[in-house]
Amino acid sequence: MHPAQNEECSTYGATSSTAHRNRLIIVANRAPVRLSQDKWVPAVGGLATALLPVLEKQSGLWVSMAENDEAPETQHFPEEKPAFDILRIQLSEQEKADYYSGMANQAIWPVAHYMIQHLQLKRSYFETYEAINKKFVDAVLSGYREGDYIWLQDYHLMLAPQQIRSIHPEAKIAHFWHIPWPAMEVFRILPWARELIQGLLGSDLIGFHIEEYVENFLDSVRVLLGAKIDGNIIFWQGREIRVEAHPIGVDTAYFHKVANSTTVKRDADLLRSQVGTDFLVIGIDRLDYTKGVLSRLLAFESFLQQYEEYHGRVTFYQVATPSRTDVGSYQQLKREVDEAVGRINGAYTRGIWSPVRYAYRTFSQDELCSIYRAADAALITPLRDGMNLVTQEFITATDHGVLVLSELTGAAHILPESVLVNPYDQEGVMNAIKIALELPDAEKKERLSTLKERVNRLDVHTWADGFLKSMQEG
Ligand code: ADQ
Repeated sequence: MHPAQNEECSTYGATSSTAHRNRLIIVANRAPVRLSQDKWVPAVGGLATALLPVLEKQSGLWVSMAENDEAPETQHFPEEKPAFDILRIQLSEQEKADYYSGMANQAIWPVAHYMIQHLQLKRSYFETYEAINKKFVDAVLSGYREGDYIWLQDYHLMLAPQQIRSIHPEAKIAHFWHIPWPAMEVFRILPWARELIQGLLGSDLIGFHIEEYVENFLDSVRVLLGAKIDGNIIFWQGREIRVEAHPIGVDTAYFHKVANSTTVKRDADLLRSQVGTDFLVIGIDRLDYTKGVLSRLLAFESFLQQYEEYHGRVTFYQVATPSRTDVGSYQQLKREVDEAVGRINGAYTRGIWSPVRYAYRTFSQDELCSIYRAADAALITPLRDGMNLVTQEFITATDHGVLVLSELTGAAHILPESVLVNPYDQEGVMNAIKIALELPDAEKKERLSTLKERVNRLDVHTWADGFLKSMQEG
């Protein structure tokens, strides 16, 4: 059963407070459903949680890339009471390598995160990216009806808005960018910077998580395209394009419910007793060089070096889900993380205490919630992150934890009551671990209660409603 399902709600549980009358076409790299015991079910978390109820209500399409051969090209969903269609685009291995692993993940991704040491450029990446964006567009147009709203997601689909616009000048198109938009001087490192921005400007509305990314984007448009800008409106080729900040949230009702279930509470207690130390500090990330896992481990190593009184009293549990394992820099990162964990445990393990516990696999959300609940502190220290949803999941699930948060994340703009750190400053992160462990109970409580209020206000359904409302009012 889907997490938020109850009798009062739609098939997927959560309701959307705004009435969205027109049909909706979502275009995202990933499909919103997964196969579970021979049945297609909604993918839990993130976009799918927020947008499936809306699609169910308004009907329309979800266009995505086919991730494996099992997935049908066209699927009516939900099976028992079809409300909309999912269309999947089949890509060859070479197309996937150039469009997805190449252009999206080795060109745009590192530039957006200010990590150009990971940048790989090939002309074939851009050419394939353009062609695959066109394939997405063809799929969209195969089901498009005048009046439909088209909402594209993220950095995989920068060219598609303009490709649609050139065929349907009247189309209502919006795009949401989930990662940081870097400073103009960094974005322009991409040889196709102008074409990519022009592609996005096919939209009527472009969304980012925070104002800082909006400002960076407007600056890029102004300098690289010479477009006129007034406030948050871009004047381009006789059209007006609005650029807005819409910070994304998590499904707070769902995480709250899971984290307070009897099994999760029991598993959290069990984890605490297995760990056996006074303090448990956690890190939970996709294993991505932007997430700062390696520098975090080095900061924890410095902490152990500096504060002997904590030996035997604190465990750092890093959970990393495998990601982009076909890309060289991710394979290299895995080796470095494995090595750091081995080195730290080799040097500091005494008796039954090993300072670092490390899991490299995907966990269920119940498992993640029990780790969130068990933790005294979460170290979320990405070197850059568009938002970072782990922060919000942790705040929703914990009843006593302290959040140590990188100031280079979108989340830091939303959650200022965390212990903020510069993730590049190893000594600063080391000190922050100590501050988190020694924070007086009253202060912990006060910070946590404000953070919970902030996270509740964000919420992924509120985000989807707010963005769709802006799209329709524009
Ligand atoms: P991501 O880079 O994927 O998302 P994030 O927002 O932190 O980053 O979301 C990660 C998700 O993966 C969380 O829901 C978390 O629970 C889950 N996860 C992490 N480790 C896991 C594990 N071991 N097993 C199972 N699940 C795990 C991109 C941007 C972000 C932005 C989001 C949404 O990079 O900055 O917040 O999109 O816009």
